[in-house]
Amino acid sequence: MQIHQEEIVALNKDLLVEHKEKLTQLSRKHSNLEDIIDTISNYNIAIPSWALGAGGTRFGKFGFGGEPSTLEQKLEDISVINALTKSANAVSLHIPWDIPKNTNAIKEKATHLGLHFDAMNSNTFQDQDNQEYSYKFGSLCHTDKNVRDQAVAHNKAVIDYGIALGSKSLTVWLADGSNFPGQLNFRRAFENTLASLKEIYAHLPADWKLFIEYKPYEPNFYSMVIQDWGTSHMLAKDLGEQAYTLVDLGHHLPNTNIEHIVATLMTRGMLGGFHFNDSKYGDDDLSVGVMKPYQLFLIFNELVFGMENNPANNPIPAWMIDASHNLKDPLEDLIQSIEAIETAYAKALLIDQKALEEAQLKNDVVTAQRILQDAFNTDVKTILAEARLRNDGAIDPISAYRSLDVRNVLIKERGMNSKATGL
Ligand code: LRH
Ligand code: MN
Ligand code: MN
Repeated sequence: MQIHQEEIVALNKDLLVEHKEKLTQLSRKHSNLEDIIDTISNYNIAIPSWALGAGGTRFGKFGFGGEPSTLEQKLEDISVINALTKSANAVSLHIPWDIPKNTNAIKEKATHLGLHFDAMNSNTFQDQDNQEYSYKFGSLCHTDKNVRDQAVAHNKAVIDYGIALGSKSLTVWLADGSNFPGQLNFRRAFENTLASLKEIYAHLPADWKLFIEYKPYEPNFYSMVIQDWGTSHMLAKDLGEQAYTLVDLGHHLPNTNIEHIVATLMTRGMLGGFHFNDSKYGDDDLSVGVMKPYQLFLIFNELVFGMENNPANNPIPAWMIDASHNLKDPLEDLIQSIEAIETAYAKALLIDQKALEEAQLKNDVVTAQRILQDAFNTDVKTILAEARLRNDGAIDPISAYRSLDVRNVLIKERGMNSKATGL
């Protein structure tokens, strides 16, 4: 399945007049509208290769048909999302869920579809069939050096796949930890993890980055070796300049002030990557922006400020959606997530930074709040639509997806029972 340009142009036609009218109205109100449209139209978010099939919980998984059963098909699905949104030109691979059998052919296919490979993800949280040692009691932190060596070798192999595919970064997320007090010596586990990470780091090409993802609980429920941004930051600092912290929105205890963490990491140039999702309780992996859109906006406020005021040279973070699709068609769900991310970003770009600074310097709390909320309450749908339009994307991607009947075309192509690898 591939969407052709003419199909999108035809679907846009009916919406064009109304859209342009709204744009004219908006440009009267906002003098920096062109800059915002430009920023959004250049913004892209990586799609993880494991998010294109049905997700689920340990209690069940419900398929919806037409799932991509090969990496090639996964790339095709991402290119459908990208054709409509023009904001998803990269894929993030999880190894071994998506091992490219022929890296050259996969790279060529991706290039042909206008895609490239963003961060690679290693997996030492599950045992694979042909594996010698088990990760039941951890991987990089394990008490047995054989297990640690095996996990290090896996991460090096993932880097090698990434080199062949043109990726420039590795994300390490560890499930390592303990379920019961007394099970694990915290300090020994930390030192083992650091020593293992040092070996992986030594294998990184000079132009690569290493992202260390943290998570307070799950699958271990008493302790996680890399439980929070402080631990991730300590490890990254000990490794060297190519190592950074990665923030996954779902990896925080309830009510954590994530925007504050983002600001603090950027002050030191240490925010390397970002996993978007939303949650009500824990690592729910719901579509972005469904629960806490204001929080996402406040996070983007810090990201915008951090990217514009950047003495510590924080790199542009590697953006990725990390959600699970249990009820909705994953392609529609990913499109909705992209729209939610760009909505928060556009609203943050609308914040009058100068006025906000003045209010802050005067301790005028009321005005500061009004500045933020004026931006948050602005309808930015037209900005997003115009950004897509300028890249030949769809004015209304979800409607276009449905008009083109994409899911049924995929079901016809791949059948009702095809299964995607992943969570
Ligand atoms: C862990 C996580 C991590 C994994 C992905 C599948 O909860 O967020 O990023 O790689 O989920
Ligand atoms: Mn994640
Ligand atoms: Mn997660």
